Amino acid sequence: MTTAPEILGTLHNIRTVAVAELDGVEDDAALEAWRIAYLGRREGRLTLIMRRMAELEAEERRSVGVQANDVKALLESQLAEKTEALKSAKLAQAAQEGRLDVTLPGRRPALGRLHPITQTMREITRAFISMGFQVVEGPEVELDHYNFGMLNIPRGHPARDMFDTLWLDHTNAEGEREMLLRTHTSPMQARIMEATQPPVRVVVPGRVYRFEATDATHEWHFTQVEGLAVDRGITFANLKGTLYEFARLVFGSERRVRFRCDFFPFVEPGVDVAIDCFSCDGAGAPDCRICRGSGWIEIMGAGMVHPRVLEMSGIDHTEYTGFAFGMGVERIAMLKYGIDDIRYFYGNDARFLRQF
Ligand code: YSA
Repeated sequence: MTTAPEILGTLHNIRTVAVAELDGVEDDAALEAWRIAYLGRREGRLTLIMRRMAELEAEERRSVGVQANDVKALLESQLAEKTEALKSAKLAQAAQEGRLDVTLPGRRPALGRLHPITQTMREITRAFISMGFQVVEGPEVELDHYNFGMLNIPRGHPARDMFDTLWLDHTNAEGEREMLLRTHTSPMQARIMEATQPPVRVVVPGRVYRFEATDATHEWHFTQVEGLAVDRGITFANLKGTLYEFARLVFGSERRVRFRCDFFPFVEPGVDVAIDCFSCDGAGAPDCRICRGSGWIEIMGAGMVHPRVLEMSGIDHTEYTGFAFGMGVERIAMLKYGIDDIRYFYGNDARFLRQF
């Protein structure tokens, strides 16, 4: 028969030994073993002794029970403290092992930069800003009305074939396709003239899209900068002067510029403007893959704004005249940097892009 003094003696012993043992515990495994040895539900020493209290008289059981619960509470709180202490020690050790040596030389972060086409586009717009032009932008998803109609290219006009068009899958009440990815930046001419009375001097940089096969000088999506000047007394000489100055600012004074008659329904007269080929130095070498033996690279279309285009946009053509141009930014970047294939620009090859 178990007596109260025996149980109290055992409780005292458990308390002393358990606390001393816990002091020497140094890792999680030893702590778990300690917990099972003293507080384990089945075979823990405290559990076993508390089970034996059932053999005591009710009065004794109550007073011994109070003591047993005190020992249990003490062991549990010591267990919690030790758990925390081991956790903190582990963290401190990890910090110590992985600590930073601030005296080591740093690794230079790779810096991003502007895409060469963005750089060229900004250089072009800066040149025109220095001549008094303002910069505006317009939508890439455009209406047939602005991309063609307002530029004197009505439905069925053969000049639409000049611009292989990517259409949006959308038709109007008459079943006609009316939205497209703009094929050039020229629709902004009409949008600007509708909204502003002369004098107008703007450049419009932006992306354009054509349903076209790609080769060394053609992409299916590329960048243009449109220019438009409308005022009293503007002549073709103003157009030439502006474009010569642009060529001087962007390419330097040694580059030659060529104007040749060309047709665009929205100008009269119209020209194409070319710069002498950087690859064969304008010699027109028969095997030159850039100019294909011509010695010239076409960079833009231009001309005097057609009177009908002025009228359609609400500008009196008897009072005002204007010039306009639209240039290919990728072609200009090719000329400036001596790139012989336009497709490098959009190949996402970091080795190519890092050069700029
Ligand atoms: C003409 C007269 C104006 O009063 C105003 C603007 C224009 C230009 C007209 N809107 C146009 O887009 N003409 S264009 O088809 O000859 O393209 C103009 C320039 O874009 C070209 O000179 C060329 O530099 C570039 N380009 C054309 N197709 C290209 C291209 N660049 C890369 N890939 C293509 N597929």
